[in-house]
Amino acid sequence: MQNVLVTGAAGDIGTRLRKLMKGAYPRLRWSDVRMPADLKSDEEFMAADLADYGQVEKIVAGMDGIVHLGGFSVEGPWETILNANIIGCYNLFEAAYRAKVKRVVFATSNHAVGFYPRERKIGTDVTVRPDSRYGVSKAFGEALGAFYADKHGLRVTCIRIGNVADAPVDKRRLSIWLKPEDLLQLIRIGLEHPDIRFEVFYGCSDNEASWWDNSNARRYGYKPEGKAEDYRAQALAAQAKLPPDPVGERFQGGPFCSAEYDADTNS
Ligand code: 15L
Repeated sequence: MQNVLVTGAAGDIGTRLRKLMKGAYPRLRWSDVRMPADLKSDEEFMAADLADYGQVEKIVAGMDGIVHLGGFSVEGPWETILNANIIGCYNLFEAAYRAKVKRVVFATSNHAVGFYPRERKIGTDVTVRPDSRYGVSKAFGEALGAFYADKHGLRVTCIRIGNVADAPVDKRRLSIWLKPEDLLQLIRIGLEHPDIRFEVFYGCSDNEASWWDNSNARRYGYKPEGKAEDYRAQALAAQAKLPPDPVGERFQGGPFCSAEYDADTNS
């Protein structure tokens, strides 16, 4: 793997990865709609609006692998999700295929399966249960990835990211925390492992309270080093300061589930 494009360079995860991925591949090209404020002079950057196919064509040209973090990363109005995550994701996969890119690692989200109850441990083979328009767009991206892999031979890895942070910040995040270095491990498996065709991994560290069976990632050699339990006391102290959220607390997606929720009164 020589030439790697990473979209979403200005976002929180992109900003972390710009530091962590330094020197990982001979050439790294970073992209976002806007230039990251802290861009270094030795970093290659190309601005692009993912909703514009012509601009996406330019950023994927000459690349062997893509890490697609770009798009809108929380719940938003339909127009925003449609442009950034539905059209944007289609443009990315289509342009990658046309440009003969070999691999795509797609940053999907726990919110593609957010409506599974917390008591249930789920693997990567369950039906999607999105908890938001955002979650629906991530499920769409996973489906697109499978389609380009099965129909066109693109090698695709979808990472259902929990929450990337220095430490888990509340009770829910004790189950879904992903240490940034562990994310890099998963990305590298997606970009480099010879057996990858189409895979879905959970983006979580070695969390005792996990709701996810991540044996698929471990099968490819994933050995997470982060352990959310090490931060239990501080996460619970932060949780105690949050307002109660009875609906959010039932489901894995938390506040993404309770926002706009009226299923109990409507059915
Ligand atoms: C996500 O998908 C978001 O991008 C991130 O901002 C967090 O909200 C995360 O999920 C989470 O569930 O904690």
